Amino acid sequence: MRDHVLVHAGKVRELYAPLDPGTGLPDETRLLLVATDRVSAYDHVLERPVPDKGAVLTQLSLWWFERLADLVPHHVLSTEVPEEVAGRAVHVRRLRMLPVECIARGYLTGGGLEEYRRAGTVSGVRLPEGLQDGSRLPEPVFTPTTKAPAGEHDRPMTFAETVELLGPRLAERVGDLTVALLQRGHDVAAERGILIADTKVEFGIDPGALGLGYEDELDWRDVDPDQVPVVLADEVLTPDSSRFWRAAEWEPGRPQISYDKQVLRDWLASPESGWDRRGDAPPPPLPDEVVELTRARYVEAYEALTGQRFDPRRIG
Ligand code: PZK
Repeated sequence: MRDHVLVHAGKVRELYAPLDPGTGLPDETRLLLVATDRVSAYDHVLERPVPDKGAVLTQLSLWWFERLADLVPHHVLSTEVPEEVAGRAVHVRRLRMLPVECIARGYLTGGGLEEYRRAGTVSGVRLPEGLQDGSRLPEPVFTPTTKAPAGEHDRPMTFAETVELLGPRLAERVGDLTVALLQRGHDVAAERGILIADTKVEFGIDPGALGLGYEDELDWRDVDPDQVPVVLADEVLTPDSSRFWRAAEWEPGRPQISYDKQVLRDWLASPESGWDRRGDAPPPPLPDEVVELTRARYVEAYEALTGQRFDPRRIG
């Protein structure tokens, strides 16, 4: 892309360093965060993109960042981006990222449900008996995970392990913030017919605020969260970072219907696809109608939450 160099390509998103127009050198203080139209399912990136998915998720994140700004500052600097990624990219402040994936769960499912069935706890927190897949938790629980190397799965961390990495004050601050973001997001979304069961957020700190550069050694236990702002980074409260359920379809006691991906998962799992998800073969390309229905689900979530018409050409 014009005036940028790729620094990292994820499964569905990309990160670029802007080049300084004066020197032609990478601008060390900023990054361009690009959401593609790629979609993943059953641990594969599917061959067919979902048109406008990157723009929907970028614009939904921007909408949330504004509505969460009284809880936590965010990393977005500008939506002025190269034409080819217009609407699906933002320039952000380059931060030192905390080495923890911050997750909060308000409902029991997925990895939380597995731990509950085994041990009666979620991330070490004792829960009442009799909860089922999809049950609402008495209060949201912070369930951090490690950042695994590319290709590996993140692993659950205890709060004690989080404290070992971050120190007690920073660990408590990011846990409290993660829960507060889920609570705010859930309550706003629930009024609009969508439940947000859980969410993953990432935080960072501006190294300038620590008197450090980007490459300097950093012991997170030395960071005092009352002296330096903890900044919300990455994407926030999107269907890629969170589980969205339709409130009207919520029924504890069975796996819930995924707001965004149910149509494509059902097709991939059906005999019609001819695919064995336990085998080695990649998934077959989705039929046009499955791509179109999936696009419609993303747009529907955006429009239901924001109350705005989705316009793929709109900037910011
Ligand atoms: C950062 N990621 C994950 C996101 C990818 C990978 N503001 C920031 N400063 C420094 N680093 C990051 C961020 C943010 N956000 C985010 N990895 C590093 C990621 C998107 C695409 F390929």
